[in-house]
Amino acid sequence: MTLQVPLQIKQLFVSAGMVIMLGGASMVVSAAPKTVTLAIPTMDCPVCPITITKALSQVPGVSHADVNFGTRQAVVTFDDAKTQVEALTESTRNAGYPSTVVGTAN
Ligand SMILES: [Cu+2]
Repeated sequence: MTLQVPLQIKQLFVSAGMVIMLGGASMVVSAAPKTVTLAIPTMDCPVCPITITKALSQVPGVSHADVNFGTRQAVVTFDDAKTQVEALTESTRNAGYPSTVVGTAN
């Protein structure tokens, strides 16, 4: 005996799959931005933050980078669907300033 799946039920599965895919896509779109604080101890003059801000801003997904020479820390806001913390520390390292993660918010 062959089990015949009615065409209507097949179509139901197809449209259910579409809904799940669309639901997943909208979750990515509405993802909240993440904020990470990086320690950058090798900053040694007031020009360093400018270089580091530029490097961090060029990472795709970074919306804001606030580099503070006084605290030798960078607070970076980014979209975690587009980039990861590793890409941020890599960008400061490539600019000549190795950094480590101090903490993350949200
Ligand atoms: Cu400097």
